[in-house]
Amino acid sequence: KISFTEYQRYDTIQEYLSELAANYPDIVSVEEIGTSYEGRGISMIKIGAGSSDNPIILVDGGIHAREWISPAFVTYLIQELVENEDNRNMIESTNWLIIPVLNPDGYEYTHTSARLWRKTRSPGLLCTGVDGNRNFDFHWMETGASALQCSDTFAGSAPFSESETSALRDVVLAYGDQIKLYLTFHSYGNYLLYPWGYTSELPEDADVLDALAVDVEAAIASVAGTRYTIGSSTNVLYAAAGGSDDWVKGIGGVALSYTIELPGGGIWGFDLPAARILPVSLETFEGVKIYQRYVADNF
Ligand code: 0X9
Ligand code: ZN
Repeated sequence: KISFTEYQRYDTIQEYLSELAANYPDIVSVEEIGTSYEGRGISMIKIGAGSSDNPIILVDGGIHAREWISPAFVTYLIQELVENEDNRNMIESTNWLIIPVLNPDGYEYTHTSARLWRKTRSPGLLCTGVDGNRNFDFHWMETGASALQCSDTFAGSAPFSESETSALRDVVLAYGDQIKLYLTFHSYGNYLLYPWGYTSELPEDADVLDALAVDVEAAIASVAGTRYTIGSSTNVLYAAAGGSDDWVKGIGGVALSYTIELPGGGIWGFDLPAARILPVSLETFEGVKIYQRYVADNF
């Protein structure tokens, strides 16, 4: 059991995953895909109630430490998939790999020391941390990323310098082309973003990416009227290379790759009141249903 009336700490989320693995051994397993700089386990929950050959949907949250609604929603998604019988079809027709907190050190640091921390916690000579979403090895450092250690968008000393980003890379490489959809949850601003983030040029299948996002957006909006902006990262937000979405599509070969910027709140945008976790999760889950149906029907 886990509650969505407060933002939960890393340990609580970890315990919840263990509890699910113990209570639902037929459909759930939990794996450590890596270790953060400070030694925390990076957990991935595998969920599936159908064939092991089913198409896979890969989901992560918490690349950026301060974007608390991201791990909160991703944990809610896990709960709905595992514990809500009504969603059984969503795990019978696709398999899920879900990493609720990809940057656990940063996430804990935002709870204990600095609410607005964004990066990992690996030390540098002058400053701490790398922006995980500038650290992927695809057009790395070409645009919208900083070579300065103290910048919030520091791309790292090299691509995949961080154990956290390497852990995600290794999952994608291990499961290969069985992964059909990648969703990475961030906040804030209500965007459904698809590649590319490194160029204003569109991928050749942009029409497919866009059409699916239009359906997802409509499903989210149908719940309480929340509207999202749809487009390529560069064209509707800003150019920024080295993001997980671009790498997963460009190198990982997962055609359907999206960054979802969940709604913001509070003074800085990142501190959406805890009372909003459930309403946001409810509407966002309706969007994820559309994604799941698309994958189940098309692969
Ligand atoms: O800048 C980012 O990493 C994301 N926005 S955030 O406010 N959550 O930091 C957007 C990433 C979009 N994707 C790429 N630029 N590849
Ligand atoms: Zn982010």
